[in-house]
Amino acid sequence: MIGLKSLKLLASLIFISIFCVGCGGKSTKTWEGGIKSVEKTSKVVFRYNDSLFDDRGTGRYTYPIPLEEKEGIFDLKSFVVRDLGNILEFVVEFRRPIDPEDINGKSYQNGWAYQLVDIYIDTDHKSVSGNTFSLPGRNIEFNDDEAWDKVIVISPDSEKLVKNYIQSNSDMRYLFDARNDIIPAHNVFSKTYTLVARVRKSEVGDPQPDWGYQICVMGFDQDNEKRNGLFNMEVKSFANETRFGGGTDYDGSPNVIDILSPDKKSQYSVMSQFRSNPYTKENLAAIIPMVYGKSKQNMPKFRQNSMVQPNIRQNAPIDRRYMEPLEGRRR
Ligand SMILES: [Ca+2]
Ligand SMILES: [Ca+2]
Repeated sequence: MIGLKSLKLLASLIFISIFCVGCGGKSTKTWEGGIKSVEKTSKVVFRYNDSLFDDRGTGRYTYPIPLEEKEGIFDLKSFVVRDLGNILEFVVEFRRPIDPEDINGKSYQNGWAYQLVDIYIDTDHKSVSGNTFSLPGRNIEFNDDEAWDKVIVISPDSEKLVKNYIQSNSDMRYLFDARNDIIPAHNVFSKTYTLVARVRKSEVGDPQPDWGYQICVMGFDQDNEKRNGLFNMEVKSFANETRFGGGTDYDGSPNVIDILSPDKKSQYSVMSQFRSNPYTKENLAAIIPMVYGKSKQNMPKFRQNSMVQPNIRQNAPIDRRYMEPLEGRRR
């Protein structure tokens, strides 16, 4: 009897082993492009995997001192746009888990502490259509033919604060004129590694395969409501408790830690293209390329031709937009 029992047990074990191996094999196949994965991603309208370990902005940025041990929390890993019918879902994934509260135990309305994210979308890819400036404090710009038509702001705190900022700074004409293009996301939440924002299609439009996207990952600073500051942490020469280091002490260096980029070098090249000096109006902001998708599952090609890479093309003429003062290019 005992022998038979053992035999049955052995048979069950063998069966379980085979079954599990079978499962493993199946899921691998699915991952490689089986029907299941197509079904799973059929609603994905855009996906881009960012390079890792490039949460250094221009390449020189360092984390605020208290966050040094949380290296990776600002490192964008992937960005996905999903079509959920009447809703568009934006999923921003990071290399390190999202902190629900800051190191002092402070928490915010939406359930995370450190990341502030802008999602710029070019919906028509036409020249002289849309906005080439960024939201205040980002210190970046966009190409004329890649001007954004909508920007979604994902903040740990209430979206109303962003709306209030725009309203109380209505004397900044460029911002006022773009107020309907700025969407502070209301329906946002965090998962272990991701921030998710859901926005009504009526606010953004029906996603098209040729839409372009760019992400700005920043540190969140609840107290930064300056004229050139919309809740972003600043980057200065030296990091301190609430600032990143590796930038400049005048306005001008991008206050952005990571963007969508095919590799570190491309990102560092474009983000280093700025001029920062005491007289703000002579500053030049770095021009950041959009990333365009063409079809559902294809990886979009990065627009290398819109990027200036001084390290490679030492003698190439500088793009004229780097030679003109910031104010003149706003519209
Ligand atoms: Ca990254
Ligand atoms: Ca990047």
